[in-house]
Amino acid sequence: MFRFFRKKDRQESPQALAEATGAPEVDELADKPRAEPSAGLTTASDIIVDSIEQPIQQPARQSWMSRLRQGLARTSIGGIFVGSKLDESLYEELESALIMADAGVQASTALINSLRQKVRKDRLQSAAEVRQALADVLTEHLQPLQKPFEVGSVKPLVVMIAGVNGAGKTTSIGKLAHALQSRGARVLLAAGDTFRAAAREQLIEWGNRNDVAVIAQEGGDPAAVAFDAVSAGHARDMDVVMVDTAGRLPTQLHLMEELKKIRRVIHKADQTAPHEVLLVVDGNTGQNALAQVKAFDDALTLTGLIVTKLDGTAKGGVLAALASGAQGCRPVPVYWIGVGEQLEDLQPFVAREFAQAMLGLD
Ligand SMILES: Nc1nc2c(ncn2[C@@H]2O[C@H](COP(=O)(O)OP(=O)(O)OP(=O)(O)O)[C@@H](O)[C@H]2O)c(=O)[nH]1
Ligand SMILES: [Mg+2]
Repeated sequence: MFRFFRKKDRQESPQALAEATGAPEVDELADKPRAEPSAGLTTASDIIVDSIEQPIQQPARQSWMSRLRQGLARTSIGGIFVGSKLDESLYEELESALIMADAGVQASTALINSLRQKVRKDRLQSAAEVRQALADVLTEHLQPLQKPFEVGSVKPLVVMIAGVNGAGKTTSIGKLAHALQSRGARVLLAAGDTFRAAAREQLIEWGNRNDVAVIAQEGGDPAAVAFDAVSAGHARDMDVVMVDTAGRLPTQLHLMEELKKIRRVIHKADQTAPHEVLLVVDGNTGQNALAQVKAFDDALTLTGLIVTKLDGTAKGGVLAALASGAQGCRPVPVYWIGVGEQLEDLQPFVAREFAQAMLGLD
């Protein structure tokens, strides 16, 4: 379920870019009270964008599902069932395939044990039945990662986005802004990647094309940009403020410190923020994704993940490893998954769909 009311008066500010220049230095800003919302604008009660857990329209959905299935077909777990007999070697093959699909030993063993129990209990006979049973077991296993992305309970919802270089942060922000905006939410973006000039341009250009305001600053401190964006989000009565950040490796300790500072400064601009701290993970990263989740979670206390590029060579099993808390990772919810470069290619994570796709089932 998601409920959207109001699509009226979406007046994105064309002067955003002009206003965007010259965000003050953080230290100067740190103790200032945040900007008051302007009078005469809509109030929080005018918009209820409750939660997003449901897919978009049917036709787009079908093509999206088929892309997810094609992407995850590389796990070749589905193929194992073709012409197979239900015997010990089937379980062994399935366990190896799960491990090869990045699910890790711990989750793979647990899944196969649950499958054996289910086969016995339900007296399943055929390979086709076992295939569906594995999809059920996998769905149950992944369920704790499924959580709707809530918008509308606070205003503006401040979302900070982090991740390693090239994971898909900026693209995902664009897609997410598009999804939220098309449902009536007023969205403001912060070009917090002040490290690469091209990154700022990428977000600004995207904002221009889609009529979404972008707060940017030439060079300077990303935390100052974030502060400015959160203040502007309040002043302009925005529903969502999304803060992009530069890519970094968890081993680059000074850059991880910079991220923590951005988080602290966002909190100074709005004592309730950030409301969401999302890590964008490239689905092709395999088991290394777990190390990324752990490191960014330790630094920032993540509230959710976006897993991208599942249309590529990704095998998807890493979500099973994440759900089982492997390598000391907290099972952080997966809000969204990306299966392509188009705007509609970011969709809510639904455990059942993901499990079916991993097993090549409809
Ligand atoms: N196939 C595919 N490509 C994607 C997906 N998400 C992002 N990309 C591509 O990945 C590349 C990097 O995306 P960016 O959004 O620039 O990544 P980033 O994390 O912002 O990169 P940095 O800012 O350099 O750290 C771009 O070519 C995107 O089009 C996806 O779900 N599927
Ligand atoms: Mg980027």
